[in-house]
Amino acid sequence: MKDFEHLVFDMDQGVATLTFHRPKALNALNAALLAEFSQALRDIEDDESIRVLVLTGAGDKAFVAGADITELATFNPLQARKFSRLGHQAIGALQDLPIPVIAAVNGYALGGGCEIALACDFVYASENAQFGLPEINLGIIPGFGGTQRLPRLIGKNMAKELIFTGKMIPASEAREIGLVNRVLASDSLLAETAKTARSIAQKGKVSLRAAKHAVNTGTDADLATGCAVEVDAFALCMASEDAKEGTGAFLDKRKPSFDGNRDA
Ligand code: DAK
Repeated sequence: MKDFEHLVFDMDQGVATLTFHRPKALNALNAALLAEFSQALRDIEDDESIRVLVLTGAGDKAFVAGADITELATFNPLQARKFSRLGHQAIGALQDLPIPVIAAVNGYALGGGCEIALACDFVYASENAQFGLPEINLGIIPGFGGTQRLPRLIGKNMAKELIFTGKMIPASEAREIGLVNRVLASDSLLAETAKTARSIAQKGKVSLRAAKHAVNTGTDADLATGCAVEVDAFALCMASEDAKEGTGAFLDKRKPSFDGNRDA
């Protein structure tokens, strides 16, 4: 993993943690951070030892407070295009990462920051976290998939209310509408997220990848197509060492030890 200016990388027991690190600007996304984020995701995908990724923000105030408005305001159309492409590449790569990704939202997750959380597999949040898509207040709309991922997750009308008003909602409300899985005290957010991440890291790479692929592909398709994706993903699992190990361990009455090849 390369050294980054705006990201901190950490690895423990198969769980990688990537921390957005521009604390003076509440970890806002500028072009340099987005480019580093894309690179980091490529490095993580290439590293077979990483089983789960956790994303969080530096400091106790923000996960990511959105696009860097200071930089955004200076963009000419070509720079805006480049920024847009960088963002879409990064968020697409995040959603398609073959390992599970958990967002540990430790404060403001606004605009692009909320959209990053939406592209993760699920979200844990601290009690002081705030979520929102405030782009409407800047005369723009969400540009990193928020108009698409938010309604798919919480429903069309709830999403429209958040997008049209640009209001922020606290973690407790985000939990009620299904944007957040768990709300935790600020000082236990990372430890609890790591606990879940480590438990997932013990599972088989092939089956995790297959499950993520089936859920993500299937929820964007009709039921019959989704079930067809599941059929193939299931067949892929059965060709893996992990399936032999998992079923064998059950029959032998022992704990399975999964270390199968992710690309099997
Ligand atoms: N950008 C730049 N700096 C930011 C920032 C941001 N998004 N958010 C906060 N900061 C900076 C503040 O300017 C301040 O800097 P100094 O004045 O100390 O130098 C410092 O962080 C601390 O912030 P505050 O003093 O404002 O802290 P408060 O606790 O009073 O308020 C806040 C926290 C999060 C409520 C407030 O900072 C805030 O409203 N921030 C802006 C939130 C926001 O509107 N975010 C942008 C959403 S729009 C695109 C695709 C996607 C996007 C754009 C284009 N394309 C496809 C082209 C995405 C757009 C967005 O994300």
